[in-house]
Amino acid sequence: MKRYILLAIFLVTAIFSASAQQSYMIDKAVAVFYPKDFQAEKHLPSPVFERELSPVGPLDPSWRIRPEYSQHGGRSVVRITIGEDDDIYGTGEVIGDLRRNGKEVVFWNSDNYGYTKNEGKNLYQSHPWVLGLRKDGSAYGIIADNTWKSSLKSEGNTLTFVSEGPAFRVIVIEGESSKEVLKTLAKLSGTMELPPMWAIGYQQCRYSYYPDTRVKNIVDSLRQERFPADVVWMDIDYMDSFKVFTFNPETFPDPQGLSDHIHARDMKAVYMIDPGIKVEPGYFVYDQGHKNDYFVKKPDGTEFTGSVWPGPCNFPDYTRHEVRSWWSGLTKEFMLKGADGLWNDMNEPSVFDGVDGTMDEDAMHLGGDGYTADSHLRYHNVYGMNMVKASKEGSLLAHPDKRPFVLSRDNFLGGQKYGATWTGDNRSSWDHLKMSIPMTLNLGLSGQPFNGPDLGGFSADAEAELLAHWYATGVYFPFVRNHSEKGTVNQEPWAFGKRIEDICRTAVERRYRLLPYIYTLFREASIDGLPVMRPLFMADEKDLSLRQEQRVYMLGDDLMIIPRWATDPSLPKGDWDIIRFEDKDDEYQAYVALRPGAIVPMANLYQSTEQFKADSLTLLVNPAADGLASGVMYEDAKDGFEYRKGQFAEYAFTASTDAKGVLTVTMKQTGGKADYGRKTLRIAYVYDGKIAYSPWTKGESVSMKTPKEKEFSLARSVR
Ligand code: NBV
Repeated sequence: MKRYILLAIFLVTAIFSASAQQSYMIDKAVAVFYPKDFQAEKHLPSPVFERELSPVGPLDPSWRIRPEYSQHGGRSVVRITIGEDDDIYGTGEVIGDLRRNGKEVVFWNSDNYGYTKNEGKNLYQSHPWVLGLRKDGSAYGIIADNTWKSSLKSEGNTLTFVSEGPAFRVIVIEGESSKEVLKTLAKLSGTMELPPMWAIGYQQCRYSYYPDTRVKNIVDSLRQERFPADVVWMDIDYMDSFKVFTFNPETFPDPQGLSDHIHARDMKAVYMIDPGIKVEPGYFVYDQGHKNDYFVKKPDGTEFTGSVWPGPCNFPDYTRHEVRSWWSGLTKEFMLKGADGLWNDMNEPSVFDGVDGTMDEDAMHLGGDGYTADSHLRYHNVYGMNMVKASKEGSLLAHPDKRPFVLSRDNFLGGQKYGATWTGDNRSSWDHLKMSIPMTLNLGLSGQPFNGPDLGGFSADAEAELLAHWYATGVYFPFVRNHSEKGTVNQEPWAFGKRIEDICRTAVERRYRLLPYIYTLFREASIDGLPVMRPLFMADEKDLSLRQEQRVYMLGDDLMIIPRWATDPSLPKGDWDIIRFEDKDDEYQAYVALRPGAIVPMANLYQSTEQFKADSLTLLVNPAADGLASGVMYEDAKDGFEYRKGQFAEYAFTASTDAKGVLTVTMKQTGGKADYGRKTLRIAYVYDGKIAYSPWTKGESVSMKTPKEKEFSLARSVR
């Protein structure tokens, strides 16, 4: 493997030592542009791509998006002219509007408490990537294949990337729609692996639940309150003096016992692991890292030391294969003590006393596997990505037959291959609730489908109304975890009394009932890379009125989520119908509208995914004008890798309505070798903001007489 990488670098170096700018097609709709004097050893292998890009022919002469290279003040500049009317999106984890025209992003991963530093231009991760959408619905994607500290500015019809590193290559994807471009991005950069089903359930966190009796108490409360939940999280206080891979002997004396308690209640335990290693001779992780010379160095060859939670720390050099293997081994041993998943925090890396809150730009990383030794300026943005990669491997070593779940604060374009993410230290405030929608959407439009904010807000005190609206709005996000900061008021769903708890529970129960649909979306995202949570413009890419809507969003293609606080939103054309989940409207729950022509499967309500079964399905149906509807569903063992050997089932639902108004839905297995037996089905006919149910029927098809003609107007009922 290593030999091939070196050979590839050699070839690319040889080709580009000629000084002319070069461009090639690497696929029929993908072009790569190299600057003259491209220094392959300063950029390759690219951490973004699954494999090195190989040319398949010369650049298509009609190619529209073409970068222009220049140098200014020792910086490498790429200017790209786009269409005057194009709308741009993506650019990763960003605050502010969904549409990125006229905005600036800094690609320098930063711990950004409250998103206030540097006007929020840079957050925890970098995605040097732009998704462009033309007026006619055709789309393009631009990758600046560059890990060095850099920025992107959009002004008028110009995009400008400026990098502190050497000139970099640019990859441009063309497609008939934004979805097509995102699928191509996923083919090149890889997809999220299918997570265990528990990772898409509801999760409860706080900085920090400790001692272990409090953790048990939280888990017990969730069950007593009949609040569906899957995961409880352990923040840094479980550790002994914040030393990673240790447990505090007084407050967490029996991690396995704690894990047994959690598992007995059908929940999982996720533990935080940070990169900073306390400098303390005698601490086994420090001793091993120091003895083997695994830490990042200063230019003078001594270890880089900076302060984090435990005090002065050294930092593993994750660019090195042997360091990642060491980390995976430590992770394995740790997980075997009772952790089901991992939470990598502070991995930008965040260094309290460091310049700009991180490691020195001239700190040295040794590389390997084709990566040359180079400065932190080059490797900073992939520090966390390499850490997550090692954590994921460690999880697989501990549990070879379980799907890893690693949540990382820091990552880079292409990092969806290794872990999920959350959007760091937001605030318990209305503006942060609102901005979490475009932020999550743009991460999804940058290749990372599995992400979400701290539900309820991390810093500052949550308030009753805010928390209720946050649940009602946020339970349809890909990642759903309530988390709050030390020193803030309690934020568990029951913290503000029964009325608020009931609203939160209703919202979470909706998510659990929709699990067959949501899990299917995760499965699809693991194959084609499309986001689970989608911008509204994807409902109709030619409808220009949807391009800036950032309060209403889509869960897959079939469900539209309209928060109750979104006044007068832009809505797609067509007979979308609001699903009436509950008998009584609490006036907080988002309107969830079903696409005309869609069938969405819902399960019965379970308290955790461990208990979840897809044997009785309620099929939400909104027939299109021709009386037809269709949908799909994926089912497997919820964890493990047997699905890779065909142990799964894919189903297709089809519905038609006859002349007498009788609607029949049929369910057929269309893929997979697993046989989960016959399902019990009922139709939930969605019309005029109401639902009419058929009787439960065991078998492949179910029918009902539809109640009446539809007279529904979505815009009217949302108002
Ligand atoms: O580990 C403590 C927190 C954590 O709860 C949060 O989610 C991270 O984003 N961590 C940051 C450290 C500093 C918090 C002020």
